[in-house]
Amino acid sequence: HPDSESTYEPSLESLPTDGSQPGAHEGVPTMTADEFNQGRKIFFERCAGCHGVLRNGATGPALTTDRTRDLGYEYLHDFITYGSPGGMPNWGTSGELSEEQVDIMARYVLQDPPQPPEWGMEAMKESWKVVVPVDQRPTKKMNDLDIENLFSVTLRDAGQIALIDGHDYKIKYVIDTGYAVHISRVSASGRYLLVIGRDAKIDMIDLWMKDPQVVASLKVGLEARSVETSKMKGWEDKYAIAGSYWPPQYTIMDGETLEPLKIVSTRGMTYDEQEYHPEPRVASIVASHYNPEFVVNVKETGQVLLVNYQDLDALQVTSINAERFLHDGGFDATGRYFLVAANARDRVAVIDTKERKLSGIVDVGIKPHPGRGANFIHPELGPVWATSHLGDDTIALIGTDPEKHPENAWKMAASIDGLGGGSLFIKTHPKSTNLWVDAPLNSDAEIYHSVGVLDINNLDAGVETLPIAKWADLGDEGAQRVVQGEYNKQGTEIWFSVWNGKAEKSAIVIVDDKTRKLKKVIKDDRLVTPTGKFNIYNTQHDIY
Ligand code: DHE
Repeated sequence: HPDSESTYEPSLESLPTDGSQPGAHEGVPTMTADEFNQGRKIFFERCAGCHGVLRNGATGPALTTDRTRDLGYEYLHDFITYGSPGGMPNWGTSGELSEEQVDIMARYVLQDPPQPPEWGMEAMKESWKVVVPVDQRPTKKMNDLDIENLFSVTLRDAGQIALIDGHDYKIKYVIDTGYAVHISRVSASGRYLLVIGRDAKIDMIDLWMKDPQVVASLKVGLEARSVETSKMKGWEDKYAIAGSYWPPQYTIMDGETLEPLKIVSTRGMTYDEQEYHPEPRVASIVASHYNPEFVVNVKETGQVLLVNYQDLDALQVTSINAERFLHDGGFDATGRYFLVAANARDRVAVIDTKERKLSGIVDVGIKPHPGRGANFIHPELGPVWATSHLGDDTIALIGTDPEKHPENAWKMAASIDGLGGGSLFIKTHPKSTNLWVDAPLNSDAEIYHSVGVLDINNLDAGVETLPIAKWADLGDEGAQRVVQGEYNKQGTEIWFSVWNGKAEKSAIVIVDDKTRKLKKVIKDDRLVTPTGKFNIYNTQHDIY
């Protein structure tokens, strides 16, 4: 994300190769080799997530040279400087890119995109490390941590996670992980914490050790976002899986050592037009509770793959046509249905993981972005799953009970006002009657400094706005975007990050769920760019 300048230098092999010759095209401004390298580094760090490495577009539009050369340097320069209400950040006016960098990027996207190298078994095996072999690990928990109420907190630009105690709010451990670390997931047993960085490095942390530490690591590609482990009864902790953005592929690994076992490319045809796509990236992945399968969401081709891990030598993959630009999503309250946002298509696809089929495609607001979404029982509509949106200020409620509430099942049963556009995450807890929504990418500081909260039993009463950044009391420095609520195990309090730049102070603000009052602010020099927070119990059991 735009907010923080990283000083971490990705290794050269993790960047696209310098394939194109700067300035080789008539009418296209030239670049020196040094400028071109700066451009590809900035593009990798800031732009590829939305526009794709090959610039074919996804959440953001295509930036292939047929388009960019039509738009021209001036237009591109202004767009990068000022952004757009459709979600393009204002890189120039926010100060996140300097005038010189904006100029470089406007020229960079006029050049042909360089193609990064592949990353197959040989490269993976070279990157693979077992730091503590399985037979040297403890056979029972060796520490007095309340593991289930720990929070794994992404320290994005430090390339670390912090393990914070959900009782005394103390940072117990800070552990080095991948570059621009992204999400944490927990193995079925709750013992292993898997963390993935944008550089596609997975770190597996053993929470049973006296001092939890990384016991194995593997790099599954050059760019990645998702990791998960097998959750089916009888297969607990057996396998892990990670999805890569580049190369577009997924990798199944041994669940205790991360040894790479099977790599499968996702390159192929789009589900609808059935045209070849060179870069179908793997977005969210969840593990089915009904079948020995992973649910793998392929962004650009719009297919949901049910990858059966029973026999890796005769891999069965069921490919379900869903919708293009699949991104993030979560289960309904029963754990049977998986709802995934097709964000650039303004839709949510619903997969029945028991019957192994598509249950529906739901039209929602503009660019849904649920995180894992929020499940609750609406007084009239029955069980619903909610998402907020990047592109508008609404919250969509989708009915999830085809048995007792068939009239609302897999339809947008209601659309209510949220906090504002630019929302990324929505959250509630089975024990709570609050529905929390953030808006960290809103352009109005009043809004991105706050969270909104609604009463599930009286949604018509509207949003109450809580000034989270003000409560953190960090002074005026930095953007202080408030992002991603996560509950403690008991469901009595919710934690929010106040996300600032790398050189600025950030904080975590904890709100009492019942009273909606400030409970605690965690400030610590080690809390560098905290973003996602993953309570071990809630993550292990898909509670949201
Ligand atoms: Fe994420 C989840 C991809 C930017 C914080 N993010 C996801 C998932 C995907 C994804 C595919 C679902 C994983 C899963 O469930 O298996 N994220 C992307 C991007 O492509 C994108 C838009 C751009 C990029 O360049 O990376 C992006 N994400 C961000 C951020 O800037 C955020 C806000 C801050 C950060 O730390 O990077 C961010 N993403 C998160 C979080 C989750 C997530 C906290 C998990 C939410 C959850 O509740 O599980």
